Order: sequence, then C-alpha cells, then structure tokens
Amino acid sequence: MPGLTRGAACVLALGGCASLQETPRAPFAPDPAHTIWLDHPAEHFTSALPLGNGTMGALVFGGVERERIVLNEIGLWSGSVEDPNRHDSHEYLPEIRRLLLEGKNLEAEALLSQRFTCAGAGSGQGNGADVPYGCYQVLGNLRLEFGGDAPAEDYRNELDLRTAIVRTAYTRGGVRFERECFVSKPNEVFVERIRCDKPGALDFILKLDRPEGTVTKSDMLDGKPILEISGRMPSMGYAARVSVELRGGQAFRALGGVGIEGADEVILRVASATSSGNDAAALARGKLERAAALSYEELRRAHVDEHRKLYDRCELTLPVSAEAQALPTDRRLERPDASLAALDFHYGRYLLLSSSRPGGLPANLQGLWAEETQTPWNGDYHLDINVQMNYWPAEVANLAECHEPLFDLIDSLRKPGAATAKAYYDAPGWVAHVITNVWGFTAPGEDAGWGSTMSGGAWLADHLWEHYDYGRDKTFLARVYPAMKESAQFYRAILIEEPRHRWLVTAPSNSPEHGYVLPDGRVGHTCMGPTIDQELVRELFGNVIEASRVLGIDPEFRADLEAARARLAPVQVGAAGDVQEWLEDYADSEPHHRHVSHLYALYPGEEIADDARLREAAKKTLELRGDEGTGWSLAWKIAFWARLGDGEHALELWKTLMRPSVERGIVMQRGGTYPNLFCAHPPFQIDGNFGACAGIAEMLVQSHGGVVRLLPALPKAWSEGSVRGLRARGGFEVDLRWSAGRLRHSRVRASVAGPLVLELAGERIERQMKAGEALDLIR
Ligand code: FUC
Repeated sequence: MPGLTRGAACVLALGGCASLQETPRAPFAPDPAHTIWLDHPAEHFTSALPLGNGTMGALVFGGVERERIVLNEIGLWSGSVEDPNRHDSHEYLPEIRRLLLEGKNLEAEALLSQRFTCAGAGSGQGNGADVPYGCYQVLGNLRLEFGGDAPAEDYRNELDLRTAIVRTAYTRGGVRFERECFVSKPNEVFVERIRCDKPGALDFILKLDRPEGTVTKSDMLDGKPILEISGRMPSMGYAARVSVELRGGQAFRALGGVGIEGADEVILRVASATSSGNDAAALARGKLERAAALSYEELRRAHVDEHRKLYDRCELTLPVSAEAQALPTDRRLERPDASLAALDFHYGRYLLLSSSRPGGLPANLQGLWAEETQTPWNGDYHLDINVQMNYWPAEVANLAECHEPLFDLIDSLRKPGAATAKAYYDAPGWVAHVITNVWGFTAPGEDAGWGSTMSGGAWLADHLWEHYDYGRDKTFLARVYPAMKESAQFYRAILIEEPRHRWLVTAPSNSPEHGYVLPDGRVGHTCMGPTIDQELVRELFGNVIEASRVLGIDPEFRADLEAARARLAPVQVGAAGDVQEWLEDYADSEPHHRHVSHLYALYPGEEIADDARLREAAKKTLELRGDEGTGWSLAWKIAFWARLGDGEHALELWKTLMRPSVERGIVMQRGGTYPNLFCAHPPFQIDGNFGACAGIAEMLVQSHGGVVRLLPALPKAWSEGSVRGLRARGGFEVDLRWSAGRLRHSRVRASVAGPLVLELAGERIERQMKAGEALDLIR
C-alpha cells in the first residue's frame, strides 16, 4: 500500500529527515579550501569523487542518465602466498661480489639476472593479476539508470572534505534531484540517499556488477529488493550486497537488476567483505543487517562525527582568490591560487584517513580506489619511494593512527623477509626489495635492472622510528623494536668492505630504477654502495642505536652498530658539485630521471639538511635533475626545496604538480593532477597526493635535527595565513598565524616533557617543556 508506506516513512522523517520539497535550498557556497566540486558528471574515475573508510572505497561519478559508483574493498587481491625465493642464490653471492669488487659491474649484473632474481613470474612485469603475485582489483560497480534525455541544469557533484559526503544535485525536466552518499567507518557501510522535489518522481533501475568472475543475484526478498555479487579469487572470496529502502513508490524485478518506480525518496545501503574462507557473502549480509537497524540520519550523524574527529585536528588557511570562490575544482587547476594549496593539503589528509585505518591494509598505489581487475603496477606496494611517500603526511599532518596499517605490513614481512635474507644472502634478520603485496613478497623483482635494490626493508623500518620520534611513546617503540633490530641485523651482516677507502657498503644493489654510464659508455644498474643504501643503513643503525638506548637494552649490539656505522661510505660530492648517486662518480644514464634517491638524506632523511657543503651539493643535484617528473617525483621535489629553505621553488614545483592532466596510460614523465585532484603519475597514483600534502607541511613547519623551525620556506604568495595542528618531532603540536610574510603568533604544545629548540626567522629559542605545557610567542 503506497499510501501507508509514505505515511510511515514521514513519521521516521521527524528526526530531521525532511524531504527535499520541504527544505529551502541553501545557496551553493562551497568552501574553497575544503570542497572539491565539478559542474559536470565524470566520464572517467579521475573526475569521480572518492569516499572511503579505510576498508571500503567508493568513487562517485555523479551521472545524470546513468550513475556509476565504483566500489572497492582494500583487501581484494588476486594471487596467493608463494615461495618466490631462489634458495641457492646465496651460493652465487661471493662471485657477484668478487666481480663488483673488481669493477666488473656488468658481469655482476649478468650473473644477477641469471641467479639473483625471484623465482617464478614475480610481479608479472606489473601485470600480475593472473600470476601468484596477484593484483589489487575493483570490487564492483553500483549503477543507477535513470534514462531519459532531458538535459540537466544547475548541476554539481561536490565532495565536502569536512563531512566526507558527496552530494550530486541537478534540475531535470523541472524537477530538482539530490543524491547524497558516504562510506561510514562506524557502521562499515556505503549509504546513499536519493531525493527529488516532486513527489513520486524517482524512477530508475539499480544494478550491481563486476567486470569478471562474479555471480550476480538480484531479487525481491519479502517484497524488498536485494542485489548481491560474489565471487572467488585464488585465495579469497568477496561479496557486496545492496539493500533498498523506499519512501513511496515500489520496487520490481528488472532485467539485470531491480526497478524503482514512483518513489519520493530511496535509501541504498551497500556492505562488502573479503575473506579467506567462504563466508564473504555472510559477512556482507551481517554488516548490512546491522546498518539496516539505523536510520539514514543516524548513520549520517555517526559517520560525520567519527570523520570530524580526525579531519578537524589540523587546518590550513591561505589567501583565496575571487575566482577560486566561484570556479569548479578542475578549472581552478588552470590558475592554482594559494587556497588550492590549502585544499590540496586537506585532500591529502582526507585521502589518507579514507584509505588507511588501524587494523586494515596500508594505502596502496591507488589508495583503495581502482576500477580495473588489472590495476596499473598491480596496485601494489612499491618500496623504493611509493608506499613510504603515502605515509609522509601521517605524522606531521596529525593522522598518526592512520600510519598503523604500514606498521602491520612491516611486521608481516619479517617472516617472509627472513626467508629471503637466508636464500639470497645467507644472512640473519629480514629484507624486502622493491615490491611487496598482501602475500608477503620480499624477494628481488623479476628483472635485475630494477628488482635487486635491497634497501626496501631499511626504508620501511624508518617509519617505525618516525612514529616514535613524533609521539615519543616508549610502549610503541618496545613493540616495534624487534622489526627495527632484525632489519639492522640483516644489513650489518651483508655489508662488505670496498677496496678503495675500506668503507662498508651494501652489495649487490642499485640506485632505484636508475642506470649509470661506465667510462666506456655502457649502461649498468648493479653496483655496490649506491648512495641511498648508505644513507638508509646509516639512518637505520642510528635509529636502532637510539632506540636501544631509550629502551635500555642490547648494549653489545648497539656498540657493534656504532662501530659499523662509523665505517659506512659517506655521502660524497661529485665532480659536478652534486651529490653522487653511486659510490663511483658515474654519469647518469637519464640525467632527468624521476627518482632522486641519493637525496633521501635531504628529505625525508636528515643527514644533508644541516650540513652546508651537502646542502649546496643537493641544490646542485636538483638543478641538474630539473623541475620535471612524474607526479610523485614533483611532489618529492616540493619537500626537497622546502628543506633547502626555498619556498618559491617549492611553490613552483607544487604549481607544476597541479598542471591539469588528461593522460591515463602509463607515462614516465609530465606528472600533474586530474579533475578530481587525484595525482597523475600518469596514470592515477596516490603517492603524489600524499607527497604534496607532506611537502606543503614542510614549507610551514620542519623538525629535523632536533630543531623545530617555524615558517622555514614560506613563499610570498602565502604571505597571509594560519595553520593549526601540525606535529613536530619530539612530541610537539604547532599552531601558527602569520601576516605580511611574518609570524605573528605561534603556539607549541608539548605532549611529553623534554627540550624544545625553536627556530624562527634565524632566531633560536630554547625551553625545557613539561608534558601538556604550551609555549606562546606573539610578535
Ligand atoms: C616505481 C616508480 C614508477 C612508478 C612505480 C609504481 O617503479 O619508478 O615511477 O611509480 O613505482
């Protein structure tokens, strides 16, 4: 009985769920620092608006005739646990090293190609969906087919970062339509409300599908429509289930889905799950049943409250240009104003808290948003910059708990990484090379040219220390110390002495994905002691030394590391006045290569920043490398220039990164930004979003070398502004307000007792802080 249904729903609506015709339309006034909006539906997912709760993701296209919402589950991977190690590889290690010590690098590389790559197909050259390595895959598509050909007017598709709600609104055939959706963390469900201002005018077909391998069910259960997809990967099952709540109108079976006719309002709930057993569908059903017990308003309120607890901790305000107030986000990319940098910063935080939550998997190459079954580069975890960059904003931008999934991943690599350490190096401890997945892949990659960089583990282990250094939580340090120590044990065991200076170096390794030119013109990759390895091992040893001191344990291991650390090859300055990328001053095979690995110690590492000679060399390196690059490469350079104190140059890089991109295939140059502000490698790769967020923070507050620096790289275009809730190493939180390019008010709060060294405009202030104390400076 339609009348009765309508009446009953109206009673429920008293809690605030007024229908659209009763709600006076508020003028559309998006906050330019917290809203991403477009005045047309997305043709591709790089214009769609992302939602996520760390496990479930959604990309909302905002279609008028046809709406598509891509659904994701962060654990949905093909592939399976495998043994990718060649267990006899260590037998060839002495010969590989002998060749390297004799300067026969290419011969060493040839042997590496035969004996020191992974067993099996490895990553499948980045197309690993059907090999054991596997691939992160799309869960499905939710489709709403409205049909008709009347044009839409007064259209907008809008994501409010503060509420994590996407709203799609337009007028069509004289009727105003409004859809609102979110992915709830507390209730583990995607929710969408569809309304219009004419009673009974909602007619559409609802469908749920997946590109491959799926059973689709659409049915009426007790008069209520249910849609479900489910399927199995080699090692897991997955499912998504949709329920439909109607206010007015009715539902009916339709070809490939369910039809809705004559409704005033429709509420969709979608739950999903992955499972190694056969219970994914049951898990999804359970979530859906729990969410069905709550009204739309209750679900919405719980979602917004939970989201704001994280999102509101930190805020950046920068000058807004008049046109930025009025322009949709994609048009703002053509003339990036200061407030777009604030939006980009907030978006980085938003994307992190949407794709990485405690208990889940880390944000992958695309966070948790993917529309294919073969995601570029398998949507995996690359360990030679990419997954680490994803977590650069976590501490400084006040989302430290979102860092946790990375720590779990690191912990999960200890066991497989120990097997790899044994197989290839006959060494203790654990190691990971260039790539990993959810199945514990730690072996070298399938190609020696890029696959044998051995510092992936050391770079990961640095994140454990960073989390401690920002928060100074000794319980955390004690928990993660074994992973740090076992990583140090590995590198301690595999270092060899190079003949020229008798420095200790890694061997065999390479400088991530870059080649050198030998004096005779031949190009090689394999080497000993690439600069990044030396920087990472020096840092790892330093962190483990310090951690063992803080925890009061392992004095003998500490002493051994101290002795070895003093003998590691130093950062060297080459003939061109730049930082040498390799132990020898080789020429670059690609002078403008995207990786700038040897400047690891400038950012995020600390070794270069406070050494005048090395700073100059780093500057020279950046000048020679140039201001181009893939998305993440441009983002890294923002942080490099910020550390060098050059805010104008950092801003230029950020502007280049904002360059509108339409390229969606894999291209190893010309990074930029898509209409939805996703970073374009190209293709979409989320590391550049996170790198830019961290780089912007680095322009405002730095805290390396035991000194908290305020406004160290402020560009002129940002001369007015404020920031609240940035964090600094040592257990500090910082608020700043500045005008005419000068700091007016700073507040530094200490969460633990300890010394504070503050630097602003060349002046240093030192204080002993108590836990909970705040220091205000007013100028
Ligand atoms: C590394 C980078 C590429 C790309 C890929 C996912 O191989 O060198 O640019 O980001 O990871």
